[in-house]
Amino acid sequence: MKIVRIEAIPFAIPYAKPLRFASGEVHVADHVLVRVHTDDGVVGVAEAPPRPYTYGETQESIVAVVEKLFAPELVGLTLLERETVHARMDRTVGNPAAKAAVDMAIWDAQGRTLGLCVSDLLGGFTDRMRVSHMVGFAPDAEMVAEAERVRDRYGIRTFKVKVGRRPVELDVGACRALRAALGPDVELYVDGNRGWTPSEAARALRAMADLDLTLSEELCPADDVLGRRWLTAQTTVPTVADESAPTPGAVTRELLDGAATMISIKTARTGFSTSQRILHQCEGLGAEVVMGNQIDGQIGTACTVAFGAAHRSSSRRAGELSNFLDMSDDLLTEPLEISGGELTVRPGPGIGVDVDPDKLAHYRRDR
Ligand code: MUC
Ligand code: MG
Repeated sequence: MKIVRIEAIPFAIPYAKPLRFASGEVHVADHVLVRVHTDDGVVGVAEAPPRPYTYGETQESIVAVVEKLFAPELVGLTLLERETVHARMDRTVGNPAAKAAVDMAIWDAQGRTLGLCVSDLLGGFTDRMRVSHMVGFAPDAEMVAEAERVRDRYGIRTFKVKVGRRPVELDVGACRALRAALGPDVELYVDGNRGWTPSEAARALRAMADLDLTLSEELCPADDVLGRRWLTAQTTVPTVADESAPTPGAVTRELLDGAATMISIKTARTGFSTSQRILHQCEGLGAEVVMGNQIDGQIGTACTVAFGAAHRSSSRRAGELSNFLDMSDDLLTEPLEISGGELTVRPGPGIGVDVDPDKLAHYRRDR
């Protein structure tokens, strides 16, 4: 169970359909595959998606921090020494996606070593989650067509609509078009990726009051401290903290400040270990959670569903598990499949995925 080597392999897979949102856009999945090797010949895997507009990490910075700072500190520890793994990684500030991938690759290796599914090790509550699909910026008719396609093909009935454009009427119009086309029975919620001021956000929420939105996520920046509190206090739509709550401390601040009423948990930024702390913290504080997506590929999505399904409170809502559908290809031998609006946990061992060596050879950027 001793860690003997940690690899960070950059790869790039184009998107068939780019995703556009208020803080950026994604055309290529330029992610990093992290592999943790043990002295028993076990290899645990996970995926780190760089999101420079959210956390400041790039593909190059993730490779450098894993190989140059983390690997030398972690080689020699066993898979069970997770607290020490985190204590050593936390000597370096920031770098959430890099730390999360190392954490999840260690959990995967542990599951493989034991012959057990990570989702069962984490909590084993259920084996599936309902799926929520993100609809990015496009002309209204294209956003509607995409939602209808995803509903008809995969049975998905929950949609997170990207908002945060100016003027706010652009997004109000898009949400109105989606509600009109999809009818009253689908769930719609919005994510602003910090695009609006608090007053713009308040105006937009008022203008959409009849659309039965279930959540509003990160409409304005975390530094709009009083503005976020003011907004959250006046809306009946629960407000979700996403990129403003990437650590347990930030989660506490957001909730106790009244800046948000719910928390988005993303395994891509807090791995399994810290995500579990945040989940339990939210349960203790009485705050609901939603399983978010950092525009993950299939490995990252397998991690999200493994975690989300493992616990009662994280499996309640539809999880954001469908961004991989927009990629032109992926690294797995057996692709994930969404059907009937649900994604099931891979039975394992570990997170239950295997990387196809030919695909990795084709998409890796370091050779
Ligand atoms: C989301 O929920 O915000 C966009 C940027 C990022 O870090 O995650 C995505 C989706
Ligand atoms: Mg978000």
